Amino acid sequence: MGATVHFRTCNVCEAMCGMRVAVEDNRVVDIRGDRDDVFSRGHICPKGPAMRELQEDPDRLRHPMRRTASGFVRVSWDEALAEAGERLAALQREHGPDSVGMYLGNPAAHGHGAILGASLLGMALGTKNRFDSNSQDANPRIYAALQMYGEATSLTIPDIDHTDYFLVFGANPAASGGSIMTLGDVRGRLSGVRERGGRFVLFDPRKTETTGFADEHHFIRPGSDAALLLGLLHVVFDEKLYDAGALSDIADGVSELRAIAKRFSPERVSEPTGVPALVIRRIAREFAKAPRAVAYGRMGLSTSAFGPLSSYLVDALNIVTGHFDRPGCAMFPTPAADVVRVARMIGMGGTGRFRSRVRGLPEVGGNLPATTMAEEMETPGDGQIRGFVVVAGNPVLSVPNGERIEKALANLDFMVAIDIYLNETTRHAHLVLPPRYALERSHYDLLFHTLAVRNTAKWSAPVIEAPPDTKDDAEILVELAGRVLGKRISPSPLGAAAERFVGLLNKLGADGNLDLLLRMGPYGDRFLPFSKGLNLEKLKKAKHGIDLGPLRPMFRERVRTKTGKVCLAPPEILADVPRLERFLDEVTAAGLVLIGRRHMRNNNSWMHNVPSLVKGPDRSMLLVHPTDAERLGLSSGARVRVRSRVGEVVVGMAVTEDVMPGVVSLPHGHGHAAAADTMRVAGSVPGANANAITDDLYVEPLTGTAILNGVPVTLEAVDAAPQA
Ligand SMILES: Nc1nc2c(c(=O)[nH]1)N[C@H]1C(S)=C(S)[C@@H](COP(=O)(O)OP(=O)(O)OC[C@H]3O[C@@H](n4cnc5c(=O)[nH]c(N)nc54)[C@H](O)[C@@H]3O)O[C@H]1N2
Ligand SMILES: Nc1nc2c(c(=O)[nH]1)N[C@H]1C(S)=C(S)[C@@H](COP(=O)(O)OP(=O)(O)OC[C@H]3O[C@@H](n4cnc5c(=O)[nH]c(N)nc54)[C@H](O)[C@@H]3O)O[C@H]1N2
Ligand code: SF4
Ligand SMILES: [Mo]
Repeated sequence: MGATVHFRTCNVCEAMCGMRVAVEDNRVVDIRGDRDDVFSRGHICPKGPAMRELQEDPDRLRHPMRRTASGFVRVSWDEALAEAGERLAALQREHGPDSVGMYLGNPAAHGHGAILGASLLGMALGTKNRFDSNSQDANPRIYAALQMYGEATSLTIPDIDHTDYFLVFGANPAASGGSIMTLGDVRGRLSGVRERGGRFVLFDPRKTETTGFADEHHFIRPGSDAALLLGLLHVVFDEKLYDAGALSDIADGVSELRAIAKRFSPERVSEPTGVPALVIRRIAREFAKAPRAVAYGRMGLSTSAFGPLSSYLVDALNIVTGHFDRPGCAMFPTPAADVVRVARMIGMGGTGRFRSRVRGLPEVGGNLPATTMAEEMETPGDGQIRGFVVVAGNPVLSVPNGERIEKALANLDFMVAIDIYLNETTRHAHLVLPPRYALERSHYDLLFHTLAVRNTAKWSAPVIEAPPDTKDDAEILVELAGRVLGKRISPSPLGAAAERFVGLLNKLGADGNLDLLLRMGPYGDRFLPFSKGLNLEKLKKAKHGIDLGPLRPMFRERVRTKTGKVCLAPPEILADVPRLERFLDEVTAAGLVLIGRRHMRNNNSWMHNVPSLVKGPDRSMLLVHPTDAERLGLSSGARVRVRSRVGEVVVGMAVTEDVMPGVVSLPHGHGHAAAADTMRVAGSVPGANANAITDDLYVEPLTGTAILNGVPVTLEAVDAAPQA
């Protein structure tokens, strides 16, 4: 029998690659890029085809599991869900709603069902102890958007398809697939800038895979981008490389920003950033004068010591130079399912409305920083976390001071994990509820269409028929929410609303909810004549997706401040400038600092159990610059002990000029020794946990976001002899 061909979108990273999936006898036989996909035009990376191996991975969980004294044993869905609901509700009845915490991990954002279901479970639990991966990720960017545009979800995206000048800080889209810049045809779009005669400039403390697409790469000292950006703005203001009249029409606070930038001349910021003053002056002029230009920054800024300040300054540079809300510049997408409105409804749109009990860290978008999770579990008193739900998360490997988190998880009264593996985190759960794998469920990128460089929409059907007696993320989450609500004696007002929602969601399912969002969205048939408007039925017929056109000006819809103008002088963020000045005085004398690293063949903590992805050279090594290696008497192949305030790891190292002097690089997501028996492939290439040495107390002050890039460390040889 011949294979049946299906088309769908890969949901592993943010790039939304269209895939052509061949299926025979309900087994995937081939996955490749879909050349007709309206967004990704055939591009795919090795992780897309690896979904076949993930689907078949014998270590992937297929049934609910309960932890017993003699290991994990299979239980029925009914038993597992009843027990989980009852035990969580019992803790809340006895100790109050905050006694149950919840961590929502990255893969939950990559499925429309998981997003809806997890929001609902969060509401049902009614706890303030909610955490998510954004506190190791985009919170500073979200915070800056809230302060500047009055809306946490108003995130500008580079219109990379039409720009003449692409200025990038701390992002590695060639490896990451692009983030808060859903790229589709990643390589094609990155090459496109230069192919059109444009210029691509990159600032990163490491020469990355993206360097190959750029005209110039400059090392920058970790954490110092805010100073560099102020240096660029200094030149723009000083040389009047902007249209003051046009700027005052759309933005407030120009003079305050100008006054601050005045203090940061290129000559002043050159030494602490490591970027020559002449380079700063030249790039400022080129950028300001380019007709269509856009500055963009990502993880290297967001998870640095000055996440909000540097994220804000990237946008400020775009706005001041007139590269905002115009083609080829920084723009707001117009997604078909506009979750911005939903986000506002579920409280995504605020910050600092409450604080964590022990350390007083602020919430962002309704979630507290995950770095405070362990202490909230360890510290007795009212509101101590005793029960915990982990949804698609592996905080032992992904949150700073993972070893402390691991101990805290092991001491909980009750933990339930919704995950496809028994890994470093989920092995501490009393119950593990595994969802169907991605190929067995429908898919729509609710979030990433709203962050994409082009307006498109695509729905994917399941390509594999799931075995009986399985559930997807949405079903598990909604059922668990229902059980928690049913068992609790006095649900909170929010819980009562959630109860009504549970009913509705259950009735509609994830796709039914999507249909509603599509119909109410900007292209929906609620607003357009029925024959023209979009709904799920029409979307289902477009196998390669629907192209809704290039990004278009959205100022009025996305700028929602009281004055209707962008705020260029947000007081909370600008109050952080004195700390930046102290940092600049001290940074050149500081010792070695650690930065992270992503590789195209991994994805955070969970793709190391796929043989085709882990084969080849060891990608978990520490990179050290030759001058540092020589000073410390270290050489390639040596094993080295890396120490920080919180812990140490022993890793293999490689000497390379690809990292800046004074900087060492270690990727996160490795450290699989503890789960070697349940994730056998990952366990055979364990690597070390970078988050055993990142610091849970080293957080950025405005949002409490983890500082993952720029962590002070020391190195020491373990066995200096190079290994054979
Ligand atoms: N040092 C350092 N730490 C970092 C980072 C860094 O750059 N440096 N990056 C941070 C960032 S940006 C992020 S987003 C976090 C990510 O860290 P986490 O939020 O912990 O997420 P992941 O490691 O991607 O995956 C977590 C879990 O999801 C499970 N999973 C995969 N697919 C599914 C699914 O469909 N359903 C369910 N229920 N589970 C699934 C996997 O088995 C895995 O256990 O890490 C952060 N940690
Ligand atoms: N293959 C793969 N793809 C992924 C992931 C993955 O783990 N693997 N994870 C996904 C997730 S969850 C996310 S959030 C995205 C992240 O997407 P990106 O942000 O594009 O990816 P990173 O590799 O974290 O890029 C950050 C860059 O910042 C640099 N950097 C570190 N410190 C500084 C600094 O102080 N200043 C400057 N200017 N640069 C600095 C680092 O060297 C690195 O090259 O990737 C997603 N895609
Ligand atoms: S780049 Fe991202 S979306 Fe595309 S195939 Fe790779 S993992 Fe999937
Ligand atoms: Mo992330």
